[in-house]
Amino acid sequence: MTRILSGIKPTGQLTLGNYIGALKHFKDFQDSGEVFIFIADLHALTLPIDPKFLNDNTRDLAAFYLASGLDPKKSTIFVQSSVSAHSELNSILQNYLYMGELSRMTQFKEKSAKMKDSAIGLGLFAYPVLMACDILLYDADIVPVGEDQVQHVEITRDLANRINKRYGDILVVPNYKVNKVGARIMSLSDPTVKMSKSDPKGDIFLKDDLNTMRKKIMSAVTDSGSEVKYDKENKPGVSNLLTIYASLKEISIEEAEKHFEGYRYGDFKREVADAVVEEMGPFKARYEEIIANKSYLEVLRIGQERASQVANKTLKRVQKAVGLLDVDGE
Ligand code: AQP
Repeated sequence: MTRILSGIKPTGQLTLGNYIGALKHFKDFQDSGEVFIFIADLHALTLPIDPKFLNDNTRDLAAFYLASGLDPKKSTIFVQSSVSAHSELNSILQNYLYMGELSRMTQFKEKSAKMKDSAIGLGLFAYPVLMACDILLYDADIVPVGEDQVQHVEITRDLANRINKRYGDILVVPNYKVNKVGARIMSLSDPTVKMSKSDPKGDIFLKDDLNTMRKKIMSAVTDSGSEVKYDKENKPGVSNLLTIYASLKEISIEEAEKHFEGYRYGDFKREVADAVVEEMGPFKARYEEIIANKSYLEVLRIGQERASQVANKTLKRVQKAVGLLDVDGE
C-alpha cells in the first residue's frame, strides 16, 4: 500500500493557502493509501516563536486536521516532537548532508535574508535534514508538497540514495507530488508574494468569519485592464483569484477562465467569494464542533503510539547500518 506523509508547521493561524495547498487534499489521500499526517512543531522552532502561541497553534492544527476529514481510525495524526525518533534520526543523518548543498536551499536563503547573521539559528540552516528524517522514518512513497518544498524532497531523495549506496537498501526513496492547481496561493494584497501564515498581510485565515473572508476577497488587489484572464506576469491578482476559484471548484484554470469570460472584476470577485464561503462554511462548522470537545486531542496520543512503532523500526535499521551498538542486544 502506498504510504503518504504530510505535515504543517504550527507557526501561525492557518490560511486559505494552507487549506488549498494541503488540508483540502488530506481526505483523498486517505482513500488512496496509508496516511501519516503530522504537526511539525520542531520545525516551528526554527524561527522565533512565542511558547503559548506555538502550544495553542498545535492544538488548533490538530482540530483543523480532523475538520479536513481525516479519520483517526484510518490515518495516523501525530505531533512531530512526541515521536523521539525524529530527533534521534536527525542526529545521525545530519552527518550525511553537507554545508554546500544546504546553503543552496531557497527557503533558507529567503528566510535568512531577512535576518541578521547573529540571529539565524542552526536549526533553520539544517531544516532539510529534519524534514528528510520526517519523511524517511515512515518509508513514505509520496510526499505531497507545495512548489517551494520540492527542493527539500529532492535533497531527501539524494540523502536516501547516498545512505542506500553506502549501507545497502535501507531507506525508501520518496517521490513528491505537487498539486496541478493551487500549489501556490498568493497574498490578496500583494499577489507577487505567497500567502503565508508567518506573513499575515493579505491572508485569509481559516479562523476568519465568513463575512470577513468575503470582504477580503472583494477588496483583493486586481490589475489594470478589465478582462478576467490568467496571466501571472501581467495580471497576478486576477490569476490568483482564478487559481483560488479553480482549486475550490476542482476545475482547471482554462475551465475557470472560460466560466468568467465577459465578466467584470466586481462580479468575478463576488463569485470567487461565494466559492470560498461555500467551501469554508461547512469546514468551519466541523472545526467549531471539534474544538467544543477537548477530548479530540486524544487522537494525538494514539497517533504518537502508532507513529512511534513505525518510526522506531526505521531508526533501528539506520542505527544498525551505521554501526551503533544496540545495547539491548536484539
Ligand atoms: N500560499 C500557499 N499556497 C498553496 N499551498 C500552501 N501551503 C502553504 N502556503 C501555501 C502548503 O501548506 C502546507 C503547510 O506547510 P508549512 O506550514 O510546513 O510551511 P509553508 O509552506 O512555509 O507554509 P506557510 O503558511 O508559508 O508557513 P510559514 O509562514 O510558517 O513559512 C504545505 O503543504 C504547503 O505547501
